[in-house]
Amino acid sequence: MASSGQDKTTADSTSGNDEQKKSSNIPDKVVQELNEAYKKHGKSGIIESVKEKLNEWKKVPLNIAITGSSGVGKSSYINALRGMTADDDGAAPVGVVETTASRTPYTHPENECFVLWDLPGVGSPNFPRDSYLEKIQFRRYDFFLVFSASRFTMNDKWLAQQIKQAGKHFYFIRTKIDLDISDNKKSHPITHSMVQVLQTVRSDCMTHLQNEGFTNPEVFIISNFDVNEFDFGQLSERLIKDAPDIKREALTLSLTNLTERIIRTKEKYLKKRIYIVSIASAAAAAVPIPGVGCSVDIAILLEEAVFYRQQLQLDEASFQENAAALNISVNELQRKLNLQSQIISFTSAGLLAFFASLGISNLSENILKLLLPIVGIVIASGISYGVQVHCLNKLLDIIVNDALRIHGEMTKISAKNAVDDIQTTQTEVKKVESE
Ligand SMILES: Nc1nc2c(ncn2[C@@H]2O[C@H](COP(=O)(O)OP(=O)(O)OP(=O)(O)O)[C@@H](O)[C@H]2O)c(=O)[nH]1
Ligand SMILES: [Mg+2]
Repeated sequence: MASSGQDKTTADSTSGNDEQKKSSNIPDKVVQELNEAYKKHGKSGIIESVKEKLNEWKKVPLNIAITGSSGVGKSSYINALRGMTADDDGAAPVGVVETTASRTPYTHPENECFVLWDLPGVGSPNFPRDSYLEKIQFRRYDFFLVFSASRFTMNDKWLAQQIKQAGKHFYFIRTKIDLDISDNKKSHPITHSMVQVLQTVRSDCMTHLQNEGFTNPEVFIISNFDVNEFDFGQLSERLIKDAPDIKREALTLSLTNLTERIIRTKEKYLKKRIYIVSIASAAAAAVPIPGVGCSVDIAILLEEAVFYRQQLQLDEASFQENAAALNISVNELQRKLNLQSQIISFTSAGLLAFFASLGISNLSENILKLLLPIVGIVIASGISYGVQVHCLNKLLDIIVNDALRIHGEMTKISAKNAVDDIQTTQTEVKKVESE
């Protein structure tokens, strides 16, 4: 294999350049921009430009209005979505009396342009309906989430109508389902059925919204105290699906409550980044991969690897949280699932060792032929580019696979808890019947 890339600046022909663009999967516009950056500032120009591209998703503003009556759990939802409780620093204040008094933006910890607007409750003496829309600056939002708890109210109906008239999208979120279930259990100890409660609540919300002229209303039933249950995950998925194209990537990468579909969507966006990251790393080509004979910029690759791990919640802190949620120790979780990403050391040396272990010398011709889409950079960097695309893909596959396995385990445990719940109820019923 070729030795590490030095900048010999061998000019490529135009047809060669076309071939390069085809094999890189990078949009033409980006290739053009990178080529211009290289012409103007050499390798450092490419590296800067790539870094900017990788962080572009953080700059797309997405304004989400969190609205509804007072006390229905709007602020609690924002905290739950951000992976916080009301006691954490910077969390939205939550209270047993009217709490949110002015529109307050909460930025996502991983994306400052992903803004959740915590709005005061509509229809309270402080925020009557006739001045509410003006006070919350109604026109500023991309999406509306209308929150409701307990019964469907006149405020819910009014808000839905206003949003419809403005031609904006809204989702109806029914919170505090945990309370409805436990209350129903207390009032109907013999006939209680969680499924039945969920069905009744859902169909009640749907009927009210249909009566207001919404043919296909979207209703999500959630508990802010349990983001892995009910429709919390589906709601996050739905927001992504409906986000305008340009905002979808930003929204996806900002989400922290993983479902299988969110993991797969994150994978799609992270894969797209691989080609761009590899350009910067191949252009810099500073450190050789042991035993492979091609060089990379390990700092750029490590930053990206750490980003994958954090995006799919396999970093140390998230892994500990996952183990705690499953009620087992970190070691037990690792023993049980044998997660490959936990064996890799996320340091420069660890990552180089992982890449070297992939048996790169046996790579197929196709990968080695993957050409660096920058006119004027040496062939050796081109080989390094193909190798890096391959290595990052392998690393991402491992991380995605591990995230799916943890998610599968979480789902299994939730299902088991639900079955245990039913069994306990049945035992209680038998006990009551035999008395
Ligand atoms: N059981 C249960 N309680 C919840 C849930 N969501 C919120 N709460 C509780 O409901 C109360 C009100 O929650 P907030 O999040 O402050 O409600 P809000 O809609 O922001 O209220 P305002 O700011 O007054 O408009 C608090 O005591 C929360 O702990 C939920 O899903 N389940
Ligand atoms: Mg509030």
